[in-house]
Amino acid sequence: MAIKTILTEPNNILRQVSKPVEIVGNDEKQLMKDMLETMYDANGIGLAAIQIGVPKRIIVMDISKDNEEKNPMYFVNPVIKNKDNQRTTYEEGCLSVPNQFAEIDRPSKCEVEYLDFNGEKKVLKAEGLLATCIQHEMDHLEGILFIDYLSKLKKSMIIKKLSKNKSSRIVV
Ligand code: GNR
Ligand code: NI
Repeated sequence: MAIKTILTEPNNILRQVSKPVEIVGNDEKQLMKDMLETMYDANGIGLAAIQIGVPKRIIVMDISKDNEEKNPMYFVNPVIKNKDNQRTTYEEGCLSVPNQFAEIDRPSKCEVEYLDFNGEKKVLKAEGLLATCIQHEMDHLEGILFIDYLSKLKKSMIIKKLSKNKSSRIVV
């Protein structure tokens, strides 16, 4: 296993649309393990492959609490089948948008069809943080970041801040 570098905004790679996986083979399994290790190391609850520069439709998540047993989840080629009409606001952050947080409104519940770590087809009904996180990760597969939902002004302020931090190599 290996900890990979997480790409941060502004970076055009994060805007790529990820490609479907044809077979969940050894490369994909190794990638999922590396993603999980990278995510745990960064104290995140989810990670999409594109965040470490790999444009494949693969997501890992673990929303278990610190005092709970780990519960890694793997999603390959996830598709949202059903979205709730009801919406929930959650304060989101993103490992690719370090130290920035904003309230984002999304469908409260969703149903996701995907392949698991072993390439088996699964369906998951998600609500609460799980639903929010899956939708956040699935946005990454389309090259979308949570800051895209903010006003132009808020978004540009965040990008400006991140660019400054990058060029001076200071991580605030
Ligand atoms: O670690 C993360 N926390 C989080 C909090 C609220 C909503 C979404 C997330 S996902 C984020 C990790 C990440 O950037 N995944 O792409
Ligand atoms: Ni993210």
